[in-house]
Amino acid sequence: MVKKVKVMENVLKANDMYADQVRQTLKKHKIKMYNLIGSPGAGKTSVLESLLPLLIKAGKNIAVIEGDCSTSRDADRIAALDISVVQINTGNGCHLDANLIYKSLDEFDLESIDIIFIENVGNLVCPAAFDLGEDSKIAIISTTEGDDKPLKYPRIFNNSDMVILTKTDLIPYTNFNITSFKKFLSSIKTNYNLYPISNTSKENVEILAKLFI
Ligand SMILES: Nc1nc2c(ncn2[C@@H]2O[C@H](COP(=O)(O)OP(=O)(O)OP(=O)(O)O)[C@@H](O)[C@H]2O)c(=O)[nH]1
Ligand SMILES: [Mg+2]
Repeated sequence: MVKKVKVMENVLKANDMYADQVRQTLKKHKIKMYNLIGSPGAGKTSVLESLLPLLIKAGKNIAVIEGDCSTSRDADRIAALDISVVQINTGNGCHLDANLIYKSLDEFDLESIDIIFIENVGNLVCPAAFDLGEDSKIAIISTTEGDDKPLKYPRIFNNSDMVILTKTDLIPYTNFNITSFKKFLSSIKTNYNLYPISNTSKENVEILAKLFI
């Protein structure tokens, strides 16, 4: 006889327990945490490189948790900005979980931090399902990925409090239609918050930074 094991249910239950512990720790130290989720190459690290210098200039103390299958390339980019950063390599894992985040918090001087940004593993699907104890999930999508992504990957757009659309400077060279994108987005979530930016020209980066200050 085959016993049915509710693997996914148990995994998510264990995850939620750690997510609650992360939340309690963040609350105790009055830290905000944002979980950036997007496809490989969408511009997650570039968004951090655009925003963080402005937030630091405004007096915010920042830390970053970098999720990646292998390498510390993104952590190196953040460390180059003189920001505390922890790299998590997931190997074949396609997302971060709350246990990993909870352990990473030990690496920071939490008393001195205002905001922690998590860059999740490049993936538009799996990270959307995991509560990391964050204040908000932020979806990052680039114009070169196509304007139909909200229809094809609804969960991440539904679960995110903010959508950052990167690579607006490349719109003239693609068939990305921002009117269609907004229409698809509103069919998934009526009260979406969309911020189109360019990490190259820095268009709208200051407006976006003000939301975290
Ligand atoms: N033209 C243009 N290029 C951008 C923009 N944002 C990022 N890029 C480029 O897109 C590529 C990927 O950017 P990353 O920031 O490394 O993307 P990522 O989402 O962190 O990638 P992974 O960590 O591998 O998932 C790099 O070559 C960036 O320079 C943008 O707004 N405009
Ligand atoms: Mg990256």
